[in-house]
Amino acid sequence: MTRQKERSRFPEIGDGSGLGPPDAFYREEVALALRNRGMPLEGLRYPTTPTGMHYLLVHFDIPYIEAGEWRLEVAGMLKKPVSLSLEDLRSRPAVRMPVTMECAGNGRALLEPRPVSQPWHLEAVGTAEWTGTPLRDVLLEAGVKEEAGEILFTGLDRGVQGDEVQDYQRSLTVDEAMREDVLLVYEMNGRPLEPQHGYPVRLLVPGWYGMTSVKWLARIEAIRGPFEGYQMVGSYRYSQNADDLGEPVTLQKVRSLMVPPGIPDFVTRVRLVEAGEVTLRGRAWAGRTEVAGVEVSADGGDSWSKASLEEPVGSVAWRGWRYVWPARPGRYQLCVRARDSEGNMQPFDQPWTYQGMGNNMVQRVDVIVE
Ligand SMILES: Nc1nc2c(c(=O)[nH]1)N[C@H]1C(S)=C(S)[C@@H](COP(=O)(O)O)O[C@H]1N2
Ligand SMILES: [Mo]
Repeated sequence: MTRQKERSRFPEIGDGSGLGPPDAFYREEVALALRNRGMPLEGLRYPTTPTGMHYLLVHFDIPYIEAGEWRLEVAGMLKKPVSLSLEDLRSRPAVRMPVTMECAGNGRALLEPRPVSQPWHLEAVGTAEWTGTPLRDVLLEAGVKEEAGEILFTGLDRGVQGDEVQDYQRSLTVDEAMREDVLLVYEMNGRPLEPQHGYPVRLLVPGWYGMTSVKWLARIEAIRGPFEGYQMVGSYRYSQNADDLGEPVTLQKVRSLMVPPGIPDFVTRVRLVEAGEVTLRGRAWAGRTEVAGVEVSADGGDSWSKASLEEPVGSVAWRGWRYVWPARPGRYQLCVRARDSEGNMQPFDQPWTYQGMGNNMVQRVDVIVE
């Protein structure tokens, strides 16, 4: 597995290093941020995120799809390949579950130097109630042949990334694809998927970072593998530079966020809070493992206090936390960190990676108490 480096046909952004200057964003990054919205952090108040507040990430263009003409081809190393309509999928057994999805690039824009890409700060997360049918049963009926090692998922969106013309494609091992909670999803929060979220059908892989949940599904193929397309080998890697392949990005890491308390300054978002007992609240999640504890600091991380935890919203969804902060006049930096059931703790300083993937550093919120 190697990555081919050629001179790009597309203009370079900035100095071409792939990294950006601190605190000044390139026009292209701002344009990407306008296409790909984040969840405003006050949206953490909702156990499940209203669809219009859920974060959004689209690499290329949102494809225009007429559901009547759409079909899902299930093909490749199968005993019985099949072509399914939306109605076929809707008439199969349905599962509805809340799932916390997070983009692997969440927090990227806080790194120094900053990888030039979608400049997420902390808002690339959301929890929706997804309805679909288990992929497992579709694959069992189609009969995956012994020699197949992976299932390849292809979206109807097409574009250029890393100078490579491509369909959006990701693969999973057959074992991962056969997990009971991997769904072919056609509803989000009880309504047909909106175009930007993958209408008419997307994949949902609970516990993985979002890139695995391929939208606008066109084709599901049993292959020998490993699939080495751009979204597997060129991107979603924990790498240190442009030539370093690094390890693949897979499952979500533990993370917590707080609803910024009080009221915001319009531009800087610094918070103004009234002195007294302030209930801080937010959500924490840990992919396939559990959130074991959440702690809050009001002094920029010098000392920490335990927050109380609510029940998780679902088996692979976030859980609420709260902490009563006795706020006295002054300036503070509030921080929150979570620990998972395997003992992993969010880092205070983020280990840097070239693509800015899998970040889970502690959130910091500047507050003035009056
Ligand atoms: N076909 C396709 N699927 C895709 C993407 C894409 O660009 N094309 N983006 C992925 C990424 S990186 C993320 S984080 C999630 C975002 O899903 P959402 O926009 O519904 O929140 O979709 C994933 N599935
Ligand atoms: Mo993503």
